[in-house]
Amino acid sequence: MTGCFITIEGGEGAGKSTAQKTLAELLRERGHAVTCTREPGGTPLAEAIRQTLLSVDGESPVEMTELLLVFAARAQHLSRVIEPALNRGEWVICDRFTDATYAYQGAARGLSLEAIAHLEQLVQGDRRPDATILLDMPPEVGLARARARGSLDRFEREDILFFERVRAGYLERAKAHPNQYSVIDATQPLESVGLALAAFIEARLGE
Ligand code: Z5A
Repeated sequence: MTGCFITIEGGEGAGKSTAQKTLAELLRERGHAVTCTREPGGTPLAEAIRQTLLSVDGESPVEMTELLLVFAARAQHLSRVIEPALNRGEWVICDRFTDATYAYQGAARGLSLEAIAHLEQLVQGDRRPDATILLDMPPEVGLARARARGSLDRFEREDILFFERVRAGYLERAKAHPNQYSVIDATQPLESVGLALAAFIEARLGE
């Protein structure tokens, strides 16, 4: 028995956590077991790595350290949370996964996409998301939401050009992997995003 691995991607404040809750409710209403998790994070050790990555205090990781920390957290998360849940036949809904690494460390920080692909294979073997929802919106909108929330983490302090590269990186991946990606316009009202998510679930369950 193996479950279904769904990832949710998008820029800052695009509504990923909100979409994760909506998807989980829709699936549970239909009698499916669901594990909701996130990256970086998802286990105590991976959450400690997340704190290091997001912290604005102390020594800032250089780009390569950031990349390796993201994959170190992912190795732990996959082995302790994601693979066991999939093996129990559950749906796993993960707020960000390796597509975020291609967008942030690849497209935005400028690290080699080939190096990322090597690490992806090393850490994940053949495991890839069954489907990815990309909540797409201009970065100004999401950043305004994040700034309204208060103190900014290390990523949120990057300039608008960084987030434009993140968005372009995601859209490029969506174009290159049309069978994996469903792109939803995240500037729509919450209710319309909810309807798009419901249509996504119906389509997945129909397969
Ligand atoms: N990162 C990386 O560099 N490499 C990697 O491989 C991975 C991650 C996996 C932490 O991610 C950082 O890690 C991330 C990239 C890096 N940094 N950045 N930027 P995160 O996912 O924790 O960070 P985030 O993007 O800042 O998440 P967030 O701020 O929690 O946003 P969200 O989950 O997308 O949004 P939300 O909490 O669901 O919604 C935000 C607010 O907007 C909230 O008040 C909602 O009620 C509201 N909202 C949501 N949808 C709507 C709509 N449609 N209309 C109006 N209002 C809405």
